[in-house]
Amino acid sequence: MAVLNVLNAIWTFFATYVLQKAPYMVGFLTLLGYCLMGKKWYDTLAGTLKAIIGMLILNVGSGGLTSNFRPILAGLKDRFNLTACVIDPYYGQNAVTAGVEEVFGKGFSQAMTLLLIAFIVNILLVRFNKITKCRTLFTTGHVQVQQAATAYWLIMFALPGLLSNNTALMIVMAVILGAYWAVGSNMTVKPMQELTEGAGFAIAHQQMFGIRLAYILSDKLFGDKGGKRKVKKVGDMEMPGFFSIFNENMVCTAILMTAFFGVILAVIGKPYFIETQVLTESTNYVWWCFDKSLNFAVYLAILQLGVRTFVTELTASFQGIADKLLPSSIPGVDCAVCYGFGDSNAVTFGFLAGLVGQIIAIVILIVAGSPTIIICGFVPVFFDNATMGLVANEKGGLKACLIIPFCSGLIQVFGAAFIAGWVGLANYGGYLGMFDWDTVWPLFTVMMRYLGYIGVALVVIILLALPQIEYLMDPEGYFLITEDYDAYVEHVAKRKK
Ligand code: ASC
Repeated sequence: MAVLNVLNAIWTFFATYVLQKAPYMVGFLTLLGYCLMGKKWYDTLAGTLKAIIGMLILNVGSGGLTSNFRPILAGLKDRFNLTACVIDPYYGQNAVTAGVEEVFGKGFSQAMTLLLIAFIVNILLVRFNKITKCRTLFTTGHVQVQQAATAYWLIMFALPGLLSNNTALMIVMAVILGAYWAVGSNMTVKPMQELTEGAGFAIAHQQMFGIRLAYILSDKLFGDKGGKRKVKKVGDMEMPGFFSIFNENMVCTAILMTAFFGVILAVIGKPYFIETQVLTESTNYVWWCFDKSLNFAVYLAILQLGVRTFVTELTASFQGIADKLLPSSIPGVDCAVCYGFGDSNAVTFGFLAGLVGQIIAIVILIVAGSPTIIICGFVPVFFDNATMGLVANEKGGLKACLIIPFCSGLIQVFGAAFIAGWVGLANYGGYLGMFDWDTVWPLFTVMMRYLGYIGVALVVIILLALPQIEYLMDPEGYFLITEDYDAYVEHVAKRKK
């Protein structure tokens, strides 16, 4: 009994402080990887600390962006007296916590059990990747919490018959969510390895289908057609005279943000911020707007520093895990990690194009009298569209970097309005609202709601088939891309001939 208690205490500690906290999860994996590689203890210590600190720095950057700019977008909601659903992962999580007992008679803590089982499903799918073809382990704990909460709600809504059978409910949920984690992050392997020239990570976040879609569409619609067309990337634009200052990432971000947030802040107006005690009467509003906008560039720079600090440690040590425990695998990490690669201005362009798309879509909802009104959340507008913009720019250049996130902005709002209204989360004020959760998850929910168990089976079959299809398209290169990127590049060059 005593042994069990100790084990339980260790597990609870691990689940609370490591598994759900990305920096420590990344640190744990780095430690494990280096130990498996038999590195000297002091190298292992240094590497682990760098991984944790780098990820903590990244969190300062992404947290700063979110906490500084979320109130501005939320201000639009209060200013115009809209009763609406904010699409933001944290509002979404709150909405689930607030409503799940009332609507389904179930507590929130079960969502955490779901997280743990789904994570085990992810590990098993990667462990047996000779069969499953899944190459990526999800390591972003805070995102897993948000997704487990939302999936918990969506699946209970879709399959009310399962509410009385807890075990069956948990199994169905864990298989679907675990498969989504393994398959979704696996789909980002190719876009990320190409973007980073083999840095050795995939994305484990909330727009993984979106990333692959952006990759495919930017190539098909805006790509170089096998060298026949010249693609102008964001970084290739040599701008004349005054415009050349836009080539510098920090300057570009600062100017664009001042213009955009200037408009939004002008619309909201100073009185709102005085009322909400963000400002006092004596603050100079224009200067405050300017300061806020410059801080955007600051947080982006911090974020990129964090990436540089931890990425090499994590990916180098993961080799130990890949050799000994999970063959041919790479870690799936936060989407912000890729902002240290490619054309950094594509991040800003993607975000702004997505914001324009979202605002237009919201106006359409209001004008059309939609029963559910959506309010932009900063996290989906920025992190989804910046990531897709970066990926799109790599294949399709500037045009792709603007058009694809713009369309994504429209889809995010319409998708969220549909699903959050339908399943009742809008009544609790928030929905996860990230790209995959406005597209594939609503689709899964519809399939399961109307087809019952057949729908569940179809969802699982579709998910598990995706890596198989990708594998069949290039059996030789499929594992090579994670095992040895240089050899993979040669392999692709040979195939082209
Ligand atoms: C999310 C979420 C965040 C951000 C962050 C981006 O989905 O919950 O806090 O994106 O992970 O770096």
